[in-house]
Amino acid sequence: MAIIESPTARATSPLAAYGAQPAVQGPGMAALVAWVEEIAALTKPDRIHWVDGSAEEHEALLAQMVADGTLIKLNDAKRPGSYLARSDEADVARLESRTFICSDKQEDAGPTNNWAEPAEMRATLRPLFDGSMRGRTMFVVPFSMGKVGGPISQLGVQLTDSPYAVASIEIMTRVGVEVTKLIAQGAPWVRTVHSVGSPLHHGDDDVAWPSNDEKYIVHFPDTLEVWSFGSGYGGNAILAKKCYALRIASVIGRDQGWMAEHMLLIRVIDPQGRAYHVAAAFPSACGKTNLAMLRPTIPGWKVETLGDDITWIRPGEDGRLYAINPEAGFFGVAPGTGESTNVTAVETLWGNVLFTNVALTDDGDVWWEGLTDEAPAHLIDWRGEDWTPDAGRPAAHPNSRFTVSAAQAPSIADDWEEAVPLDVILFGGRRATNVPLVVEAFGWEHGVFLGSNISSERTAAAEGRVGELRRDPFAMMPFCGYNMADYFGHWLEMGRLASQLPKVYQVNWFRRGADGRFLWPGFGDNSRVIDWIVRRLQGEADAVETPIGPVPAPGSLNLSGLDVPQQDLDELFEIDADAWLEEADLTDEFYALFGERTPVELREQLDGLRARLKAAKD
Ligand code: OXD
Ligand code: MN
Repeated sequence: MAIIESPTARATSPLAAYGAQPAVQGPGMAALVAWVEEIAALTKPDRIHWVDGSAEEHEALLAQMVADGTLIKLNDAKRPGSYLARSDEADVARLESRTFICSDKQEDAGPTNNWAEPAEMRATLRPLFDGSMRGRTMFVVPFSMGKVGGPISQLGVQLTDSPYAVASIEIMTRVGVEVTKLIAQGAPWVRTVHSVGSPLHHGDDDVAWPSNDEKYIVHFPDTLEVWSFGSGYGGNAILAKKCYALRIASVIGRDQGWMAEHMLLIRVIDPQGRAYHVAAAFPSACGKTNLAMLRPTIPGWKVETLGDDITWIRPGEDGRLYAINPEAGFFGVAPGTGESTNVTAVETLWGNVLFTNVALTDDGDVWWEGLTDEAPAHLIDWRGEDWTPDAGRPAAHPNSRFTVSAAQAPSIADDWEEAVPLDVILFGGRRATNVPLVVEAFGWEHGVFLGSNISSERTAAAEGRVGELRRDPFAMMPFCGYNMADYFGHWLEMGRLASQLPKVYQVNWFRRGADGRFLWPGFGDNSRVIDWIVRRLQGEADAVETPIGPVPAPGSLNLSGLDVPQQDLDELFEIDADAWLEEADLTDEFYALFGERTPVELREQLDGLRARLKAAKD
């Protein structure tokens, strides 16, 4: 198999002018070429295209997908440079049940990951990948997480037969020859292989969204590899994101003394112009993008976006923890993103967007539930069918997405690609009961305890029954590439590696009253919680101690201009010792899952919590 495209492919494909193996020399190049050849020999694509990351190539790729029926070009007057993809109905979300961590030893994957013996898994995958790219082009996509050559950045290469994945990776990461050059010079890189698992035999017609009923998303943490088969969707196909930047990177971070976290990253600027950096872990669909693009309702405050989903954190020479957003784009959930909830996101989406599974308007634009208060009178829904507001079903899939460059956000910080020192870490979940609006950790170990206890109601981003409460420690349950108890231990260890640690807070925007109403308005008013936290850092806001941690002293939260009745505030901060003791029993059960591997510090934290709750009852 030649690495350079065949002359016939050159003549027929608009991509043909690009894609020859880059003329890059260096000691690392041979290993890359050998691996590309090995995977090509297995998957047997008709063509191989080395992605150079140029704008011309990206345009040609999009044009080819429009010609092939994979993408619909949106009306340039309404949504310039933008496209709509409709996935197969059976390929609409990340698949946790098909996600595997194949560490050499089962206990290194731990009880919360699916594990398979690596050799057995390779034996399962080999026949699936054998010939899986027949009739298709295999793209070689070199990418950097973090700016190319940056001190916290890491490299990878994805081989894929999905042009949609290539276009998405080009938005979500930094792709191109500059990365290949670093690899050629010998920089380490992670191997990721992706096939939609839908070979084309001679004369077969292709479908708009090729995929396979059989799906595998497999990680080999000991050899730092990802193999994904059968799905073209989101995190199953953009392997740089959840697979690499979280699962594989969490393993690299464990071994090298840094952290890969499922966190947004923002800069908060107070009325005096002082800047603070906040990283926040929230389970999927808890309003992360909204917080990443927060428009404060209190005067004088400003929030700048650095990242909306993933944060890598490393101790700096000065003993502080430094953070970057390793991604270059947002892969955001569209429904619920609207003028009234996140106008910054709506403005970010003015053009150059790859939409997936949203509805198409009659004038060639897009719509989803929540974009506007009123739905258009007629749409083509995400399945490609006519839709009217009385259809009785959503027009956009609940997990429909936009993929857009982060640089397009009006709120993006000028220096968003640089590392920033962390001042605050927030842990949040979607909790109707028990958890107050904000609680301060007593210290780092208590903060790690709070993070290990995040829980949330299940959402559409993953399969399963919507509404069910699930534990999501550090919002990493689906994304930790190793034993979760060892990961808790790594957090504790990081506390020992840094000398000036960020302060940790637990927040909950979603507490409901006895009547089922949300007690807190959320959105821009969440800035009031951040204002209190920043004033705590400065020693300017009072707190009262409770068994679960310090909470705002009466009057210390800035509520001016906000109409929340005192009774709602009381409920928002109510701590029911009995309910918390029951929750402590659930934590015990959860920690028991990991047996002896649960760090003793966390058990001590749990004992301390129980003792304080019991004392409060006496
Ligand atoms: C996501 C998720 O898609 O967390 O970002 O599920
Ligand atoms: Mn996420």
